[in-house]
Amino acid sequence: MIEPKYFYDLALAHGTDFFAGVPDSLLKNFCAYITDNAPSEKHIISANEGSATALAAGYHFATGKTPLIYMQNSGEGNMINPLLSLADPDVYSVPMLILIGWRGEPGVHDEPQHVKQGKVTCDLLDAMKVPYHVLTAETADLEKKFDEAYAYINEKSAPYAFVIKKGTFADYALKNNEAVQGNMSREEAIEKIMLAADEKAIFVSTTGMASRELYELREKHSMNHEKDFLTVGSMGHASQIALSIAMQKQGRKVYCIDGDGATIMQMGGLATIGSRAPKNLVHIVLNNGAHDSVGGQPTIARKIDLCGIAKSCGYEIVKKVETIPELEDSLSNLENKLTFIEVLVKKGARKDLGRPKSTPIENKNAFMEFLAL
Ligand SMILES: Cc1ncc(C[n+]2csc(CCOP(=O)(O)OP(=O)(O)O)c2C)c(N)n1
Repeated sequence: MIEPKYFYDLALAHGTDFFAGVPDSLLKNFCAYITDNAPSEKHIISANEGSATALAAGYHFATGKTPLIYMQNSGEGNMINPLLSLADPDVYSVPMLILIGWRGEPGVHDEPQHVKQGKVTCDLLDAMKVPYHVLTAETADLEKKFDEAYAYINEKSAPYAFVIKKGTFADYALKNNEAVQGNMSREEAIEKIMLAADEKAIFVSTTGMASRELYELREKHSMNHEKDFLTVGSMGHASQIALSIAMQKQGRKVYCIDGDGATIMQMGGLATIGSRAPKNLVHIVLNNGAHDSVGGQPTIARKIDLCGIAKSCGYEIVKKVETIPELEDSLSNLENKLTFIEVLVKKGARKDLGRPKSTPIENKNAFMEFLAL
């Protein structure tokens, strides 16, 4: 296995001292190492992977140095536009090293949302003409791989990628793991929201543990799953799915259960929601100030005014709640107006949290039948 420190030191030795990206579970030990060890002005956990690519470009323009960006392969799509229209040698020719965590690698069992992305991870790099090397726990000559990568990067002034297989990095526990204050867990908040909703209410939940918790809570309360659309991939897009449903199903309440990292990843969606202002949509952001589902790296969500953003985007009712009674009170007094509720929750999840047992297609079919009622 590769020690995160060794990898980080090799990057430094090759002149790379700036890091930007979105955390990933496969890269979590390396992400944690950067979070703890890179000076804060040299590390930005970006809103999305496209932003990371642009931050890297800006750093290169300002310093002449080669930055590093990191992401889960789910983020390749977010990176594609700035990679091809900004960093590509046919445009501004920006050198950078790209680290991509390979979820859904063919032959390795993974969740359904990772399967297709896993199959095309390297094909996408081929199509973009970004050369890459696959790193594994067995990679012995990492220094040589770095030399080869930087020989290309420096000669062509262009991006080069390392595709990282599961289990490549040795353990590293995040030290800079600030406790995020909260009176309730994300799961407790979801339970209250789920139980407060009426029979015909529709749920759209975000990527990561929130959807897994909603699934398990339905089981715990012997409820079926047809009310829930689990946005298992497509991080940041749950709110737009919910908006579109709310506009078509005006007689029914639609609850979007969102995460703070996901909300920030596609924050423009709030403006679209506000401009349409469906009265039946309740957009709830469970703010734990972290990318909890992939290792707990911090987001900036506890440092910005999410409610202020929602208000200025046109949400009619905007509330921030910190305690279970406050949450219950908001849920039992919902008005027929576009509502935004920011719920401050703790980081962390149950160790024995399971995963949905039905397939995405089964989930969608049952959900569409429920919407048609
Ligand atoms: C485009 C994209 N980038 C990265 C990921 C990996 N990922 C899955 S869940 C998650 C964190 C989500 O954070 P947040 O929305 O705050 O919810 P939390 O996990 O804290 O409940 C990340 C980064 C992804 N699925 N898709």
